[in-house]
Amino acid sequence: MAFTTTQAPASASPAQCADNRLCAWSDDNYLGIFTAYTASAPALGGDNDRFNSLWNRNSVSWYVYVDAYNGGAKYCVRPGYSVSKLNDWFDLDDKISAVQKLGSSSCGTATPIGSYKGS
Ligand SMILES: [Ca+2]
Ligand SMILES: [Ca+2]
Repeated sequence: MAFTTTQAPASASPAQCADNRLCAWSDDNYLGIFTAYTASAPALGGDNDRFNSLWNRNSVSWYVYVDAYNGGAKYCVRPGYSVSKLNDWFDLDDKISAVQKLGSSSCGTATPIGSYKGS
């Protein structure tokens, strides 16, 4: 495959990822197939094991799980935090299988991932 075009580094756009959502993309740097969650999803259907980047635009934290139905390893995305490359965080690219919206900004005992981007 020949690459004849270059892609400018992208940043997640609030126009695409609206307020009060957990946004997820199938590729690094907020590109590819886009999905936005307003509520917990214990099984991701066609988005299972697909996500490479995330942005939490909620005022509460979300857990992401490696296995469906909130199983396996669990990580926490705090309010306003984003992950441009899940591969940089515990090799989590193409592994997330469930997302859970929490009731507060606390991560509890879960490991936080990502860096602050703003909500
Ligand atoms: Ca992917
Ligand atoms: Ca998985």
